Amino acid sequence: NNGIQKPKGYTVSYHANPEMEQMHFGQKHPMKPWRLTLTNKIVMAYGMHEAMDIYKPRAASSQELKDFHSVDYIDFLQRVTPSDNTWDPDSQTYAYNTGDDCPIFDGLYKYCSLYAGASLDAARKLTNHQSDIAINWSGGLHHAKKTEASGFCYINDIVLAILQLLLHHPRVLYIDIDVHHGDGVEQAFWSTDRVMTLSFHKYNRAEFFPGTGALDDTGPLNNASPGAHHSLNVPLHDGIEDAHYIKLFEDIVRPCVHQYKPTVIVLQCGADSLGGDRLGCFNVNIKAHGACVAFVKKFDLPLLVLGGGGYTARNVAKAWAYETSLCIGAEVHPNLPAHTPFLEHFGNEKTLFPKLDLTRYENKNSRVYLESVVMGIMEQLRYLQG
Ligand code: VJV
Ligand code: CA
Ligand code: ZN
Repeated sequence: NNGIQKPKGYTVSYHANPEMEQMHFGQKHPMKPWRLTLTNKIVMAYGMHEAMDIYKPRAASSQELKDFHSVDYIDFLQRVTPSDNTWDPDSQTYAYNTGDDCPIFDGLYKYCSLYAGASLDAARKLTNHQSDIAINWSGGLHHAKKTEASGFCYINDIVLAILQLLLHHPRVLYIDIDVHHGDGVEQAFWSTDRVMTLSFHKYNRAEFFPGTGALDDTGPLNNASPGAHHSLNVPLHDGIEDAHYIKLFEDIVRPCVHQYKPTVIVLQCGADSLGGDRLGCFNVNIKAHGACVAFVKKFDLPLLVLGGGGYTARNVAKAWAYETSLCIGAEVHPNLPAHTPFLEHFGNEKTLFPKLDLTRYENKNSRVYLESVVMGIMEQLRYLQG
């Protein structure tokens, strides 16, 4: 099995239900559940499954989904069919924000309940101590709101998983390295000090989705609210590169962990922050993206690892397979195993660390700007624990 061994002293669980990988958002839609098949094939080709507990989780029940979402919204998702897609502004599809970004496709409800079920299963493995690091690459859909779909996300599996963790943990740190702002998770826990949310993202209020996540959006302005200073945002410009991204991540995450003292960490690993992503605009390579995962792992806290965005599928699969190897602490050969299914799909770049296209976005993040962002975060952290 390529000599990949179970990690010593801790357990990693991998939660994947192949049933959802066949789903289609529709022709030309950037979200491709098929990237999960590609990820799993690489993980298996390396033999990483030998080093983890593999679970095929059941779908979440509608009752479980209603722990965060409104009853009427879940009933709607359960009931709609593609023929209900309409431009009528009085229709429910309009009310619940389904449309171009969040189309109604065949099997939509099944798809939603499977990725949510996987995140809940992963969170439960952490809370009952059967696992120390639990991975669900199909989850991480951070834009979904209580009563509406948003940005390719219908059910907020992250919020559901955090609610599960909160039954056993006093403080949850949520970290989001998707190129988009983790607005749905931030909003859900805006008023509480039991969850600290920290999102790194491209920020441009008028031009980049979802337009929220400014440096000074840190929680309720009323200092008497427990949530004050517990939502942290790291707004970035186009083109940030490896060394700066890693340093920024470490310089911010380290003091967050030391000041907030979480008892569990949830890491959303959206791979649209990679260079060459179809929707993203950063210049981060797979090794640097993975360095964030490795850094968080070093705190030795129970860790829930989730997927998220990622629209250049071959790169997404490599990043998530590499990050799986980091979670199990296995050294893997950079060349994809010769027996990897779909190997032809990777063209000339049959390695985990391809040369990404970093020519599309010039780096607009000056050193001075990045330093000011770190200062802004430090200022918020000074408010914690009096
Ligand atoms: O920018 C937007 C919203 C619009 C209205 C809808 N049109 C289609 C696009 C502009 C203002 N939406 C973003 C949503 C990004 C969601 C990211 C999700 C995640 O990675 O954070 C977590 C999973 C957006 N950017 C690009 C597109 N939508 C887009 C949607 C399409 C498309 C091409 C681009 C939908 C269908 C088709 N092409 C065929
Ligand atoms: Ca983010
Ligand atoms: Zn994204």
